[in-house]
Amino acid sequence: MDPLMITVAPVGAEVTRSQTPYIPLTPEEIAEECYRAWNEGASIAHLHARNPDGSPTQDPAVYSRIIELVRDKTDLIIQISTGGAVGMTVEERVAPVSLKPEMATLTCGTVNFGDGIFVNSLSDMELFARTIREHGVKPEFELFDVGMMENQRRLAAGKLVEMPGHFDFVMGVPGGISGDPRNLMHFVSILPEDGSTWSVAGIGRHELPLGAMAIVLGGHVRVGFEDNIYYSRGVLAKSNAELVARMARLARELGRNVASPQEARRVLGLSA
Ligand code: KMH
Ligand code: ZN
Repeated sequence: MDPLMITVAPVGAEVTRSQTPYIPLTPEEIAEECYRAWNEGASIAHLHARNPDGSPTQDPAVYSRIIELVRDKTDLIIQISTGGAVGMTVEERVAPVSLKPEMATLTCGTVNFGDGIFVNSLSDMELFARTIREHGVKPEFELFDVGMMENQRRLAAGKLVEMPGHFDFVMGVPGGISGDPRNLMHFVSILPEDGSTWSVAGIGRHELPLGAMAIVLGGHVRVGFEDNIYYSRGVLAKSNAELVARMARLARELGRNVASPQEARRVLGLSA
């Protein structure tokens, strides 16, 4: 098996200070959380950006500052979000791809997202795919439900994205696929058989058991406050690093090495 890539998603677009005082919001706070997570074994940083008031933004200037600070302290693979927040326009969402990070997310379909709708029409997806490719960025295909695999196949068939690719199964969003272990098995069973890699982002209490499954199955794992703010039932994690450290510890206990960012670049086919 390849070494385990641990993605840290330290901030997201939705979590607020009233939910957890530990959520990083400013570029400095986000970079510090990335640094701590890197020290514990994270190899990829899935980044969102926030305005000074904590609201989500896709402003490239804010992303640029975060990326600069993260690169100062770590050699993490930078993956920016093109998902942004529910309600943002496609133009807003795609803007930070111009910064040419190593990776960017590409959500493969529309999904209910709590009370909102996270809209990704086929033409939206094509625009994200083209822009991501034009800037020489590697996409991470975000799948919030199994039907999204068909949309990803359409992008691949239309040569809008290169294969093999890297997939991330986001499981447990209210409105999307649930965190039932059988759903992860099904996702894995319908992956293209071309050497594509995958990770799982379990939401809330699903983060730990689905991460453990990914370790055993040869997948990879995403943890962090974007997906889950708790260390255990009712106990807030004080840093994203605690969630990363636990996943790394679990992997080692199960005999799987944890990838450094350079090893993760090799696994993902990114240049060193
Ligand atoms: N904030 C969600 C609506 C991504 O980063 O690409 C979308 C999201 C996906 O977080
Ligand atoms: Zn995200």
